[in-house]
Amino acid sequence: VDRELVSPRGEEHSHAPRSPEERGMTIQCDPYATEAEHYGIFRRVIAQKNYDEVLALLKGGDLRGMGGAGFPTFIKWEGARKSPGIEKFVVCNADESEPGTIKDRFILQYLPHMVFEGMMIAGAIVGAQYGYLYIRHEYELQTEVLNEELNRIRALGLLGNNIMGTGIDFDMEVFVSPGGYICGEETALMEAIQGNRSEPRNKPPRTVNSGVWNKPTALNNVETFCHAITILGKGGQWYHDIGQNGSAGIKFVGVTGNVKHPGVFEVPMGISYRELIYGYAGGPLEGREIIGFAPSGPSSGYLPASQLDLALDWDKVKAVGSMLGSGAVVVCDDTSCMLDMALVASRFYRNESCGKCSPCRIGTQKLVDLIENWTQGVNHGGDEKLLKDLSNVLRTASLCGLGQISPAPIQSVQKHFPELMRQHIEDHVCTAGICFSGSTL
Ligand code: L3W
Ligand code: SF4
Repeated sequence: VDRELVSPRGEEHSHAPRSPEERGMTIQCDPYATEAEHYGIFRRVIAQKNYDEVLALLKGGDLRGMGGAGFPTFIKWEGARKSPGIEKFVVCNADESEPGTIKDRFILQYLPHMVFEGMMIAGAIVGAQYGYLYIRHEYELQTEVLNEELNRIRALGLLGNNIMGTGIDFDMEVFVSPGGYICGEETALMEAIQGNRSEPRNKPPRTVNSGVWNKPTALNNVETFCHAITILGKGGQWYHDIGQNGSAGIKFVGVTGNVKHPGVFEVPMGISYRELIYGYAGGPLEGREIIGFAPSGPSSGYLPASQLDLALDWDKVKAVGSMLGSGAVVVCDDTSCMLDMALVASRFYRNESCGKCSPCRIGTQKLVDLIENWTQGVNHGGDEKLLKDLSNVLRTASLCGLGQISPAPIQSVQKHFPELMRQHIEDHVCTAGICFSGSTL
């Protein structure tokens, strides 16, 4: 089993994911055949200043936010462009921290030119003078790669004042995140850049109107900037048509957990999770059976194996109450206990809560208490009602996505694995042999 790509934390994050060549992978999204051609799209765009055309192409290609929310990119860039103000910014969110998310590290390592070029084009369109590529601090090797690439862009004369005599001024830096899941939430991220404690802000105002340094800001995920270059280089039609079964586009997906070949794969949108897990990631280990999977880490909740034929598609995954998210597919076989998975996720949210608002600070601990009890077969009268009420409070009263999404794992287990819940609570049995052993507490 190739576990090289899947270490969830620590030193291994500094390692390079294996190169596309080593993995026998042909990258489809890169429009450039040679290094000498890099940044050709940026040169063309700033020479022609055909910004409306560029936005129309992104709209036609249906480019969406690849960090998880799937918000249309052209609306964001158009919003920042129209927002009044002379000083504006571009930010790339490379603080990849959703458990199971490993795709951005791969893109940063092997396609840094596409990420930076996407930022530079966004800068030209919105009228920004400065860009930050905000990267998680464990990605030391990728930080080096990015700084080298920045030097290369500067040597090409594509950063600084009056770039190519067009009157455009734009520069960028790589900003290393202070660390922590919440530092990747877009408003907390901007607070960190400003040197403040990294806590989320109230929204609105929206980032496109009041972002970093309270100036209009176009802030997108690594893969979104990368795919903007794909669309502009290969065309909206190419991007649209590469999708399958009625879905548009391509996606970098990380498959981790109980599969033979975990790793990052570039796949057409619209293929099924079965095709992804069995076809690309080799399926379950010998003699094991898949019982469930998360389409996008704990934030998406867990789906049962009966949903494996679901298509990787923003709307189709949303229709079953989950989300395509950042494409962090976590696979669980019959050695996993889904209730224990929910407990691990709830502890993660509890630990990573910044504590700014009470519903999340207190609610995530209550959630942990409740699930810990269930894994031990303890169910006080009214616990289900308590979970429902607590989940409503967390979803409606939490300031940011962390608190809002924190009930998703346990609610998905309640919904899709009722027999497993019953076995724990009524029979005091965990078929995976994980709970009741004392090892989970
Ligand atoms: C202009 C409007 N802009 C919304 C912008 C907003 C943000 C983006 C999405 O989500 C998701 C979450 C996690 N005019 C706008 C507008 N925007 N309305 O669009 O906004 P929003 O509020 O839906 O969500 P968010 O908090 O930015 C993030 C999910 O991602 N997630 C977490 C992933 C973590 C990683 C990682 O570690 N790399 O990706 C997991 O799937 O649950 O749904 O830019 O400003 N009217
Ligand atoms: Fe902080 Fe949680 Fe409130 Fe978000 S919801 S601001 S993480 S306490």
